[in-house]
Amino acid sequence: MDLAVSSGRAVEKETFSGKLGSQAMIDMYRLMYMSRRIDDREILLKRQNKIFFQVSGAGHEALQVGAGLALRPGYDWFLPYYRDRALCLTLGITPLDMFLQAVGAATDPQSGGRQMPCHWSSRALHVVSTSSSTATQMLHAIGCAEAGRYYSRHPEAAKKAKDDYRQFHDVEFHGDEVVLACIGEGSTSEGEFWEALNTASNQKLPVIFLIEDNGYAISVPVEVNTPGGNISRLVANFPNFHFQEIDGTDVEACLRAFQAAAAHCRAGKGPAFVHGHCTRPYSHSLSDDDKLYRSAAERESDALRDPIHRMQMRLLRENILMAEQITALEQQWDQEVIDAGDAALQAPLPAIDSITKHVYSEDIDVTDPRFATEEADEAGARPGKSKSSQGNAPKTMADLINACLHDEMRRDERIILYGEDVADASRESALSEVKGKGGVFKLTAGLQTEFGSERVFNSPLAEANIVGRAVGYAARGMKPVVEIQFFDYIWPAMHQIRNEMALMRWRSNGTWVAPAVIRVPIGGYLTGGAIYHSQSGESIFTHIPGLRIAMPSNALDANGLLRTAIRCDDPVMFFEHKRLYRETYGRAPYPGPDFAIPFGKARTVRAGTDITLITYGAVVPRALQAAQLAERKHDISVEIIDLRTLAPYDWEAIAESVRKTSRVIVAHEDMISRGYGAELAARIADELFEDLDAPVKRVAGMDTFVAYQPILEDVILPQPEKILKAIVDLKAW
Ligand SMILES: Cc1ncc(C[n+]2csc(CCOP(=O)(O)OP(=O)(O)O)c2C)c(N)n1
Ligand SMILES: [Mg+2]
Repeated sequence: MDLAVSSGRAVEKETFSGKLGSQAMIDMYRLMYMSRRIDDREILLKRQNKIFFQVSGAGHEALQVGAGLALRPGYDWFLPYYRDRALCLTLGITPLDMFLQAVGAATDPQSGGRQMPCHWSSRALHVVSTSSSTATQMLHAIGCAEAGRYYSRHPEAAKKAKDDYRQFHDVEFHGDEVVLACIGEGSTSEGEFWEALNTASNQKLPVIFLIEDNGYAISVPVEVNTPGGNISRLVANFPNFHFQEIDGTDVEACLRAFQAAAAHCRAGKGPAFVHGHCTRPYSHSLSDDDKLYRSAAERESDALRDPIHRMQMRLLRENILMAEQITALEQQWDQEVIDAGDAALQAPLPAIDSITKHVYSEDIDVTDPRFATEEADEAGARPGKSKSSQGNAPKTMADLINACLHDEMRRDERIILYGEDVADASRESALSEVKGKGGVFKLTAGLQTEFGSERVFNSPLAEANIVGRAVGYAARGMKPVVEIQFFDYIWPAMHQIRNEMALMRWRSNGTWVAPAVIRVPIGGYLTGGAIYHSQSGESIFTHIPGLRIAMPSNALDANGLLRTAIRCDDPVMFFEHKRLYRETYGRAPYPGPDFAIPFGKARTVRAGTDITLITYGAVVPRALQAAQLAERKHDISVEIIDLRTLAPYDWEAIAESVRKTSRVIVAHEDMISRGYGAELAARIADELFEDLDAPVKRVAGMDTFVAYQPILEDVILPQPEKILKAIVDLKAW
């Protein structure tokens, strides 16, 4: 027999044509064995302190090789988790790639030394960057599948276009592509798993859910996570699914299951659910010891089902290989693994000055003057210079946000918009007789009617679902512009925002990106909004590297900044103060479909010489009132700077003004302690100390939540009188 080892993918031709041949069996064994031996080598290197973490795929090899061989790398899409070494090896991530990540090399193609080993990524193979968070990837898989379907139905959208993010995204799609989403049985307790099932089922998406059931989540056995101990039983009533529960240690059974699952998905019948029972012989990770919580008998019975051992036995039993031949092959493969590990240990380490690379887009800078159409278009557009005499009446912030969304969706077919209640009517048949909802604040009114239900639709009532899907969409070059209905309810999405969306570019060393726009109505001053409809909290988000954050105070800024948010290539949190949506303050005529404002460029709302007042959002009109009173009653000249964007923010504008006035107040609505103003005050004290004649003062909300009763709300949030008092006190200092 010829013992030459073909590439793993060579097995594909044979497996699709019925009975597995000998070479196919050997190839499968090779992938399984190599995966195990890479684990073993990493464990050794960890013990020698040459790598810094180890998590193995041991016991899962048959399941993963079966999945990998049934699907097509670079054609289908893959959302693996940390256990998926054998899957990734089968898809084409090499042993060297794996060791390069383990040693944290500069040349680690998956993360450039930023992620732990087994955090997979390959653009060529369509392996989307993996995080350590359990279950987040399930929603990315949904977005990926939706994007593929969208491109198939709207191929025009895949074309590159200059002047925005699209020029940097190569879009690939296939009408019959499948998305594989892998997860451990313990992690099926996460809400995101169920949120993913929900959308996959509802939309009949071609997603294969692979549940790798090794019976434990670290030390927690399956029956603690899963009522009844079997996830297949729990999900059995989800419509449109193809279900299969298999022995995940039998590679042929696994291969057949995934072939059937893929056929179901490719035929457009809906998603598939493959639940494989496998083993976990090496504890959870090298930081865990399962002898602390598993009985000896249990560990022994697991060992009897070891997939590597089973496969060896089969090769012998079916006379595919003799014992000596197996030994010879294994020695050869061992050497390959050792060589790959040795090569990785020689690889260059990342340069210190590369640390901040890929936090944000290197291609499109949101502060770029290309977004500064403001000056050109502004003449007459600011309040007080209304173009209304020319038939362009001042519009509210709500109007101009809606107008920007209409304009941008007309311009760019890759934009899709979804969220809770954002559609005009999910039941399209009603649209001929109803006006339509278009958002609880009506900001998205008319968009579904103009652009159709494939581009504008209601999401389930699940915030992680909204953002997690957006990460998947954006990874494939789409531009999701999603809405979180109220800032107060953004928290279920926080995990996706902080650990996924914001991190995607950095953790994959620039290979993957997630430039979605999240519009969020925020803030109080509502008279009755109470705790759960009045929260601020922008500093929680400005503390996250990778995010861009806007918080406009008027209609024109909202329009221009939203356009920049959509056309740039970074994830953007777009905080819209709901009190300002329909204010008289800050209305402006429609500035046209290309009006944009760069981020990081403050606006001087009012020039002054005595005090600099830095603010943003709904405090801007309140600060203006205070400044006018200060001028009239106390002869104090206050310069007001509206930051407009909080990340990045305009330090030059702040410094220039403070150098002129030598006195500064930072005012914002959010709680004073550890708020956004604390950062500005600290930096001003640090870098402009010589220019100051008085301490930096802050005026902000009380350290509490916003109460329902208006007399309480009035005290809790900063009012013009409080700002005026700070102005007068500071001038006297
Ligand atoms: C959201 C989140 N919570 C907790 C952890 C810590 N953690 C990592 S793996 C793991 C257990 C996962 O078990 P399971 O899903 O069964 O996968 P397995 O490791 O057994 O393959 C836990 C709790 C995490 N990484 N992410
Ligand atoms: Mg498990």
